[in-house]
Amino acid sequence: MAIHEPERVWWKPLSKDERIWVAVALVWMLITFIYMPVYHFIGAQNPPAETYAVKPDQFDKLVEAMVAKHKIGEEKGVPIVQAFPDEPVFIRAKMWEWYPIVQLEKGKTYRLHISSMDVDHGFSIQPVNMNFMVLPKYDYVLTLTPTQSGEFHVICNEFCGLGHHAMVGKMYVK
Ligand SMILES: [Cu+2]
Repeated sequence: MAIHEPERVWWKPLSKDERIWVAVALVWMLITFIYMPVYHFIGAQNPPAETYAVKPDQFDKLVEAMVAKHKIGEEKGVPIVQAFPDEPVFIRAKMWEWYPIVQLEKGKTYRLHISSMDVDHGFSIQPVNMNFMVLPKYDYVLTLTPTQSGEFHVICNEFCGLGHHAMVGKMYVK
């Protein structure tokens, strides 16, 4: 059995059914295309866009100063820090660790400053699935008001090397 060339019919006019489907697909594509920018304004899904330049060693000092001041415990060698709404809260990403563990209170608004010491990381709060980028030399400010209490995990969702899969942090909301 030889391999046959397909029958050459593609240039023939489309049937009515096919034209209807092409029209339906086109209209739906246009609706979703227009909805994208509309959702930007009505979706309330946009991360804040407040960012500052910071050097990794400067940021590291701010993290350590906060830990020294507000440490309330320790878990597997990682300090637990009580966060306060009127003070900046610092979270440091580093291959392959989130530092420290912060403890927040439900209903209060915090300003989380997130930065990386080395490469790009992804700050992903689970199981609520809120995702933000963490970049070296950028202090990314996240204004956050927890609406539920419990224990949350922070996973890295930006591949950052060998230990990426083990880069799991924590966050408590009382
Ligand atoms: Cu990672």
